[in-house]
Amino acid sequence: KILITGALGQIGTELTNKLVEIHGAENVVASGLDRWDKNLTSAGFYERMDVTNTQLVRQVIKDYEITTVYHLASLLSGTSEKQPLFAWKLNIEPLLQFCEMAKEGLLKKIFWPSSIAVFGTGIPKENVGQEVVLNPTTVYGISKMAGEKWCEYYHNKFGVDVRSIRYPGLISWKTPAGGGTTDYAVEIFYEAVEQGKYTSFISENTGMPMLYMNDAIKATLDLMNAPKENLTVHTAYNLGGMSFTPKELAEEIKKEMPDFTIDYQPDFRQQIADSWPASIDDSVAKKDWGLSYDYGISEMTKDMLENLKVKLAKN
Ligand code: VAH
Repeated sequence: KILITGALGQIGTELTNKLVEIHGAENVVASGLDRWDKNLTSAGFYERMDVTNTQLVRQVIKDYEITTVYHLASLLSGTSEKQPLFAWKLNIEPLLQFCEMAKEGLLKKIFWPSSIAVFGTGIPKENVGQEVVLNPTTVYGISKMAGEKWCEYYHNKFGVDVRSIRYPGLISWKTPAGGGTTDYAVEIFYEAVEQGKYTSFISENTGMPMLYMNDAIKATLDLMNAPKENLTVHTAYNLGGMSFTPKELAEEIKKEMPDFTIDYQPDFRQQIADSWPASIDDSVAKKDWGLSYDYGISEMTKDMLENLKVKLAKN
């Protein structure tokens, strides 16, 4: 069976749905901190689980005979700055435990999300390559860089099959994002539909790599299904998606909603965004496991607005 941690989060909910579609609900165990209720997840099983409780995690792995783990539970960049020590504990310790379980032969395969937050200052901001010096300046970026090095260590030393992607900012409408710096690109759509205007906490010309959730889920499964021998990266694969600024995104929304207006009040997350690349070179992922995209900024904008108009009308 498959276990997803952080299954109620922005990626987790949609990844769970996809895995249920492919493998059947009876083969998918979702887990999260929230109390279970019937419309929480499409998975066949739900375990209320604190991933830092190793004994409990090992018990779940045993009870359900889990062989593959998608370990998504994490604090994002904004939240991590506010709780550095807890962020480090949550973002690193469970990953190590899953790698240990794989080393012991309890697990066959692990997916773990890294982020473009591993890059920092001191490198060119455009078209950042797979093998550049990582110099993260945020708690989140430090934890993701350390996590990548642990993945590489367990792969090289013990042959653990742990795979990872440096996600850009992810945009989706099904589940709100929580505590990220790129969340402006999610909030802007909710506010456009509900208020017709948005105050961005990221300044207008700050370009960041972004990706529509449908493409992020596809890339995740393409990597996990790739033959192990094709993979040349054992830290985490660059994934660039599409780069745009808040101004460019606002222009795209105006094409669908001409009266939409935006203004800018950068907050502490502007400094985080300033330490990240504006665009990424993901040619290695394209070569190793056929990374491809279906959604550009206009397809994404149309899909987001269409779905949010329906979703928010129900509230
Ligand atoms: C964040 N959405 O903003 C996440 C992501 C690249 C950004 O890691 O923290």
